[in-house]
Amino acid sequence: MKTALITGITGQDGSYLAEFMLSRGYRVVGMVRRSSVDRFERLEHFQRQLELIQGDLTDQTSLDIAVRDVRPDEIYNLAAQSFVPTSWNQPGLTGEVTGLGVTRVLEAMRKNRPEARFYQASSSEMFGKVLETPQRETTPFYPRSPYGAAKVYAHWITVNYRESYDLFCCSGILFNHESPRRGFEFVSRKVSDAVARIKAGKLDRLTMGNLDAHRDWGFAGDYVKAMWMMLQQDSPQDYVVATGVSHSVRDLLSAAFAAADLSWDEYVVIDPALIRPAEVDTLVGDPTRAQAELGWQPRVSFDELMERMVRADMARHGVT
Ligand code: NAP
Ligand code: F7E
Repeated sequence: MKTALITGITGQDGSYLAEFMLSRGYRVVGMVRRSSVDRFERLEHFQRQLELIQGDLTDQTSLDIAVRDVRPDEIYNLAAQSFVPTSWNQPGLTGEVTGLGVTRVLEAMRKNRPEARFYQASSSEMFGKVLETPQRETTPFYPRSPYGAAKVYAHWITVNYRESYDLFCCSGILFNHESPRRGFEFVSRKVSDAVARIKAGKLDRLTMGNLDAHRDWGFAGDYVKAMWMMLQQDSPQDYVVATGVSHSVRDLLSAAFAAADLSWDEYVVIDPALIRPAEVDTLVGDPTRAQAELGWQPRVSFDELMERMVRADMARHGVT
């Protein structure tokens, strides 16, 4: 039985990846940071099948102990401060966790378990003010936030450990991916939850930021499979994971409200405070390498994704 160590297991992707790894027969160990409350909502329905250990990406000793004791065959580094607006208010913390934290995990692996395979959660935010469309593995980076800058550092340190120490390290450059388990501050979930609350009579107005931004949105459940596929290859590589289709935030509003037979323009107001200091205007990925080399394909369309999210939130709020 192979062992997978997942950092960030309590997050959206961590929960889907853990379920997927269990379905492949892995022993799954998740690293969680110490908190005064348990925050395992996304894991509750299968938590008994997991081993959870404490650790933090800001603390080298905890990572050394985790890798030494767990002896993983595969390490999936999903932990990060992942919300872009927070990265302007907490740029130091974002750099520590999302950037330097990756070096700490790589060091823990190099010293304690060099034969393991390593996955780094790189991001389309690294392309930022895009220098090529669609964005592929060779597109130069131009990050537009402290988060994006931290991810660029994390990406290159992963490449560097592969080249310096001959470690099996891969980066998945994943474009936005969503699900009913998405955090409430991200735009897709903010909207699906608002639609459900409007239907339930608990909300009459939704404040939004830039409706003109475009993103390449896919389903998180499809994307975690690509992470695993990368670590099953003969040699380590970096891969773009995306649908190849871009939609505006306005399209997202339209799809989500339509799923509940509502018109978004009757409820949405713009709040200038939600406009970012620097925006990533348009992202669209080219997943050709992932499709050709991994055999990966996205299965859930944009409209289906938004409909699933709205339905799940309506069920949560007790409306049909
Ligand atoms: P998420 O829901 O925000 O989850 C982040 C995880 O990181 C949580 O489990 C969080 O733990 C953990 N974490 C935060 N700070 C930590 C620290 N100092 N030490 C240990 N753990 C820490 O993010 P996600 O959407 O699942 O994304 C997973 C990864 O993919 C992230 O690295 C993200 O930046 C990257 N990514 C995401 C997308 C996307 O569209 N979702 C696209 C590209 C890349 P708590 O539960 O304790 O907060
Ligand atoms: O914003 C616009 C906002 O916060 C998407 C993270 O997982 O994906 C995510 O980063 C777009 C932006 O995601 C609101 O300005 C308008 O253009 O859902 P988001 P993100 O910033 O693209 C990447 C790939 C990651 O790696 C990140 O970790 O939507 N937008 N109005 C809004 N966004 C939010 N959050 N809230 C609004 O009211």
